[in-house]
Amino acid sequence: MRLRSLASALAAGATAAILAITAVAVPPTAGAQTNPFQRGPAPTATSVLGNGPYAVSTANVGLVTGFGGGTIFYPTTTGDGDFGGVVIAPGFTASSTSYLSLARRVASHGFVAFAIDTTTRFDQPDSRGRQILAALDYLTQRSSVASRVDASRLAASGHSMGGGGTLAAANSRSSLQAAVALQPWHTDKTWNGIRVPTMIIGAQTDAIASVASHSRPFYNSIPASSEKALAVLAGQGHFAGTSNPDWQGRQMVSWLKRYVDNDTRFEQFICPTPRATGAISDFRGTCPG
Ligand code: 9J3
Ligand code: ZN
Repeated sequence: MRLRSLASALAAGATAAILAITAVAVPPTAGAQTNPFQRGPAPTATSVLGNGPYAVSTANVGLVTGFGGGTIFYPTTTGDGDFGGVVIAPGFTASSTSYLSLARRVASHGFVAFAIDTTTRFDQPDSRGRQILAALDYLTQRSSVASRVDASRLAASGHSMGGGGTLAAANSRSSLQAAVALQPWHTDKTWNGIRVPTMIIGAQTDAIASVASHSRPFYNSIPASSEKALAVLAGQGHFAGTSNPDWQGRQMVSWLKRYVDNDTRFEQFICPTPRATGAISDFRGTCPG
């Protein structure tokens, strides 16, 4: 298109034509922004099965209101901007100490990961959900690493009753970017209010929060219009959440990367189904997009 044509298009007031000309005139790369939330190098099939590239520091949180304190894991570097944040809530009678390896792993991939304690070890799932949200608020507003966390890119996670709490937190705070429920347990099987991209990680031989009675009904109740996935860890039992198996970390980190960081480099680990590998006995989900 020559300028003379542009001039006549302008004269004719052909807005659509002008927009088309502008699009053609701009080189494709000049308009394509690098994802500002992307952190770390491109993943590989092996890098997602272990700890990530970031050195990690910790901060202990003692007496607070709204939840029971815990340990924050965060990338040590201040040279990579801020990071998305995720709170990990424990299961019934458990404490944050059972989730430190998992939190460290998530942080090492470029997140601020907060393994929390609950107010009492007997708190029920909905209470754990409220405590996850209180801990996210603490993390972004009052913690010693508040400036390192992007308050607009937060996720909920937790194990067992903490996984039930994760569903409750996602259901009540739709501004969360992602949720990852690990072998979740909850008496409520209807989560049709969830709009937050939610991954449920079940464990094949779990007899406490069985896939058939918990993870699968939870998954099925989330509307298909919400991003969701169900991954079942082959041969794992209820305490996968505390033992930090590689494939649980792989799926959790990939989900957080995809939805908290908008990092499509990790889509390959979510979709197409990883079931064929043998480490995942069942997988279903809406593909990202
Ligand atoms: O690890 C858990 O949170 C177990 C959930 C459970 O067994 O609840 C039974 C009351
Ligand atoms: Zn989609």
